[in-house]
Amino acid sequence: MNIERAAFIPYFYQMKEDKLLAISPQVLIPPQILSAYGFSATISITPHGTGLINHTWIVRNDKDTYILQQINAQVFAQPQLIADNIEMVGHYLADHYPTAIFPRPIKSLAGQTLINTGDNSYYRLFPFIANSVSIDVASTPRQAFEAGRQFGGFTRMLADFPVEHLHETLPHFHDLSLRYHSFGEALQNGSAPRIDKAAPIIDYLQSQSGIVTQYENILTNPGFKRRVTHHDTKISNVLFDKQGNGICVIDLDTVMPGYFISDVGDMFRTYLSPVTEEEKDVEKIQVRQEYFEAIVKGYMQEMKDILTPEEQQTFVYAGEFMLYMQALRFLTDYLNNDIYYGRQYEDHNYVRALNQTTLLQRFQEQSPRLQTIAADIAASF
Ligand code: GN1
Ligand code: MG
Repeated sequence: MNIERAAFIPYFYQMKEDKLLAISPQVLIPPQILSAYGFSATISITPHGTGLINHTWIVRNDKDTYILQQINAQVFAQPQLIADNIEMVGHYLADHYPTAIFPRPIKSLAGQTLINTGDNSYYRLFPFIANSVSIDVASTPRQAFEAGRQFGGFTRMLADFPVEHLHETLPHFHDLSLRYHSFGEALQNGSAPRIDKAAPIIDYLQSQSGIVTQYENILTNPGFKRRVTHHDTKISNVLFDKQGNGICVIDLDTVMPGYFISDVGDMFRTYLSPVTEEEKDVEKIQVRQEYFEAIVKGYMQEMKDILTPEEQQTFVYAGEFMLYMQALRFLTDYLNNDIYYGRQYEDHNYVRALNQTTLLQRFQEQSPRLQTIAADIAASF
């Protein structure tokens, strides 16, 4: 494919009245980005992944394969902080764990790891890890176990890294008190018809505000430590080899100081159900206990000597914490007319909020059993 043409293929589309319309502004790769990395002659560019925030492409030339990403600068106000964090973590791992695989950004011909095209667009290029496979939905407990090991291993390897040196790339990202506050503001100022439509979900989430209180207790409990936390532990952020073993974690944009409940909780949120947050049929939403067990085992295998006794008793709360936060975030965005997550159809964020609220309820129904499973695993190490 000719680069000039490839660079102008619009990437994001939405369905409207059965027609495909390009979302405006179209997401294009400026040719200057491709030349900054010395891409010439023939390359191919394919959209990649399902992330809601950044835009990602696979770029292939006759020699190699790369991942090119545009950072959403509306969300990440200071993309340079991400680049600095990745640099610090990359150096530390190279010094202390030289065999650990860690995809670091490739420098442009001018030596930059992040290119600003001047219009508040930022791009970076990563090597594509050879023979790696990524998946969008966990379909075996083994995949959940491997992911648990990878995210646990990441935090373990960085246990002695000075966590306070990391920048907060998204300040207050997993601050549940703030998310609850924003939800309250949306109830005051959001769309009245949408508030009406969502009344049952709103009532349920308000009735569960004890989850916020528990979070606030964690903040003042010395048994909970701030550690290097990934903050986006969906299964597509783990690379697997062809035999199904985890290779490494990717997408370090939200690596920041945080609590282990963020990483473990987001694994529960995204691997326990056989269907994703996009599923409209709530009957299909389930909590698969064997996946819960696999995540806890994988994570504990790496973190057993690092997690405090208090933390080891908090696995089940981690799931409630993340499910509650994501339900609040989707619902808040729905009430605010879809300004953050965007939408592909009218009630998209309502569907996502209902999905996550349903999964929270199913998780809570099973929590006594899950508590026993987690306690048995902790005792077995
Ligand atoms: C966003 O872009 P993506 O899909 O990796 C969001 C996460 C949410 C997720 C829900 C920076 O992640 O926090 O859990 O959507 N990331 C940001 O799908 O807001
Ligand atoms: Mg992400």
